[in-house]
Order: sequence, then C-alpha cells, then structure tokens
Amino acid sequence: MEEVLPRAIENGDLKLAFQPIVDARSQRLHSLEVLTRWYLPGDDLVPAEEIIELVERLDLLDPFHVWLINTSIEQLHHWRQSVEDLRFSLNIPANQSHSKLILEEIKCALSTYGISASQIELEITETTLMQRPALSSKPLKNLRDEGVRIAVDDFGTGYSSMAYLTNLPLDTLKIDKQFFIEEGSRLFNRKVAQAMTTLGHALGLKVVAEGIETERELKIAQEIGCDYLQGFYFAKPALGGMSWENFTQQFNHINLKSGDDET
Ligand code: G
Ligand code: MN
Repeated sequence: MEEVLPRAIENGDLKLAFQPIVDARSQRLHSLEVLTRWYLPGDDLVPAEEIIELVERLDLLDPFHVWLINTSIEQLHHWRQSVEDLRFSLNIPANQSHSKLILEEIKCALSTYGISASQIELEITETTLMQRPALSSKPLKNLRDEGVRIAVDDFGTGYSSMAYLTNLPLDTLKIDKQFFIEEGSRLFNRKVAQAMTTLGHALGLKVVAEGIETERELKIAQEIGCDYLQGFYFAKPALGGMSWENFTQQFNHINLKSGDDET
C-alpha cells in the first residue's frame, strides 16, 4: 500500500463519498460531508483512518489535500447545477503548517468554478485542534476571513481547553457519534450530549449531532436542541460521480426541497 498510495492519488484511484447533514427541524438537506474512499483491486476498502495515517507517514499531506480540495469542488460545481446553495464539509486539518497551501488551493478552486467560500466548511478533529491550539488561531482566522467556515469534529473525544474553545475562530461543533448511538448507558450520554449542545450554543456555535441511526436517536437529538443531524438514519456515505437525482435516491427521511434554513 505504501508504494501504491502516491500513484493512487495521481491516478484517481481514491474516490470521494458524501454523507448528508440535515437541518434538525425541517429535515432539509443542509450540507454534505466529504469522505475519502480507497478501493484496492478486488474491491477491498481501506479504512479512512488508515488512508490518513499513511498519507501522514509518507509525507503526502500536500498532494492529498490538493487532490481532495479540487475533486470536491469540481463535484460541488456539477451538483450545484441541481442545488444552487449546496454546501460541502471537508475533513482537513487546516490549523497546521500547510494551512497556507490549503487556503490558496481552496481560493483557486472556488474562483475557477465561481463558488462562494461560504459553501465550504472545514472539519478539524478536537484532538488535532487541541494539539497546538495557540498556533491554530491564525490559520483559522485567515480561512474565516475568506468566508470558509470551521467545525470542530468528533467533539467529546479529545481534551478541549475551554479557554481555547472560547477564543478560536469557530462556527460549528460536531458532537461525536458515540454520544448518540444508543447502547447501554443511554441516559448518561443523553445528559452529556445535552450539556455539550448547551456549551456549543453558549459559544455561539451551530451544533451537529453525528451518528443518528434510528428514529429514537433523531427524536433525542431534536429534543436536546441540536441544529443539524447526520447519520445512517438519513444516509450512509455514498460515492459521487453520478447525477444529483441518482445520488439523492439513496437518501431517507430528507426533505429535498431547496433549503432556506439560514446560516
Ligand atoms: O470522524 P468523522 O465524524 O468525520 O467520521 C465520519 C465517519 O462516521 C464516516 O466514516 C462514516 O461512515 C461514519 N458514520 C457516519 N454516520 C454514522 C452512523 O450513523 N453510525 C456509525 N456507526 N457511523 C457513522
Ligand atoms: Mn468529519
């Protein structure tokens, strides 16, 4: 795999999958999270965490992110002909040293297709964000000055400093799926998810509940007051490269009338 990854990026063997994020009240489509998929010959799927781990180890972060940004924005351009205000969320740790390249690449791809920066959100895991929080602020501010939104991903799994969380330029808090997937300690997780939602709102952020798989979990996340919902209840991540009409046939319980749900 180590030998083939650089070529996989060049040859387009990496694919993008997209999973909807839905407005909690209207159940309208809010945006799509973009996820990387790599199928080896024989159709074996390399787990996403392994791709990222390999990309980092082989020092391929730059070419990988250039590929990810350009391929995503090209897909956004195609689907935008069906949904004008479509938004994408990209998993890119743009608080780190290569943030300048990321910003330039995003600006360039957006201008090629005439897409607004406000249609792009970058998701950065809580763990990555808090590794060197003092250094995160400037690159994130540069991105936000361009209009790109910033989300904290997998919130609740890392070690957030409340002081930094208050000061970093952020828009969205994505509460990790483990707090919504119902198993055993449901009551405890519900209270914790509620507290995290309150915290997110106190910080002026939009709150996304990840891992919504059932109608009960949907109800809980709505009662708690999450703004947006994501999970298998609505759709699993699915490959792009097809018409919007065919792609959205894989959605469940999503209101596809064009959205006016703010931001
Ligand atoms: O770390 P991040 O939140 O970006 O993770 C997204 C991953 O979560 C994807 O790989 C996706 O397949 C997975 N995922 C999305 N929705 C659900 C869900 O409802 N249940 C479970 N178990 N996993 C989910
Ligand atoms: Mn994510």
